[in-house]
Amino acid sequence: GGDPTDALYLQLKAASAKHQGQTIQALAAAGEPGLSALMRFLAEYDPAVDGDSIASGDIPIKPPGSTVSSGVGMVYQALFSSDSLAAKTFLQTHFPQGVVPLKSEAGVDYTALQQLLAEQKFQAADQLTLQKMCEVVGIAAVQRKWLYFTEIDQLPITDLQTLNALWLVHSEGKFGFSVQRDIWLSAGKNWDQLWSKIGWRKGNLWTRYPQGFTWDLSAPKGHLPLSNQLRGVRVIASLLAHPAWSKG
Ligand code: UYC
Repeated sequence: GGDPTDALYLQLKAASAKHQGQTIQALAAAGEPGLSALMRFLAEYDPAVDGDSIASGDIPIKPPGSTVSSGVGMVYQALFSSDSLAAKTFLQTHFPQGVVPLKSEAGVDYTALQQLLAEQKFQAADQLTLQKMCEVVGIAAVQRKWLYFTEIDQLPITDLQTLNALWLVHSEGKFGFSVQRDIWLSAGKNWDQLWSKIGWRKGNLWTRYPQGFTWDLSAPKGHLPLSNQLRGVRVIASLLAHPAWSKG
């Protein structure tokens, strides 16, 4: 048809995984027709429906146990950060809680975390992530403000997958436990290699909390969320070995 949105929309759907990010940025900068194409793309995505029906060219990074991909996340972020009233109204109407279903077996509310991540407030989101994990485990952990490694196995798969999907989707696939796990596995489970790859240590120097860390998307892959190593590696070891990452 003559609608310029049609051509832009088809261009987005046809874009290969490699070029989809650029296409999304270009559409976000192309005024109302570009934004309309992005809204149409997102409208076809319904968290209740299988993610494979979104688009053949969709970025194929899907969090474990989730149907949402970082392509969908990038479109959501482009609309969320635009100045357009139409885009804001669209998100408020169709995706008031974002694109990741906020499932919790523990009855924990992840709305505030979704909001912080949508706003790309990664430092506050990092703190809230630890707090939510403590909430899942129980009142003793909430008061202690950190987790024993023995408590990690009490975290339900559903809750960890929700937390991970939120980080992945709002970071163009850069952040999340499953990203850290992939790097850890590719490093042959060598902790020193993991620390240096994700920017937690340079040579013999630990990155200082909080000012040494990079709280934006210029950070290395897997940089966030943080796990304090003050009490040893057993917490992150249990976390990266959790069944959440091997079960769909
Ligand atoms: N901190 O250095 N960390 C804290 C990290 C270490 C330390 C919190 C990460 C090394 C102290 C978070 C790294 C170390 C506190 C992180 C890191 C150390 C603290 C806040 C790189 C000294 C004060 C949440 C591996 C050599 C609080 C929390 C306390 C806090 C994260 C010191 C998220 C990824 C070994 C003294 N550090 N931490 O857990 O517990 O308190 O006393 O990892």
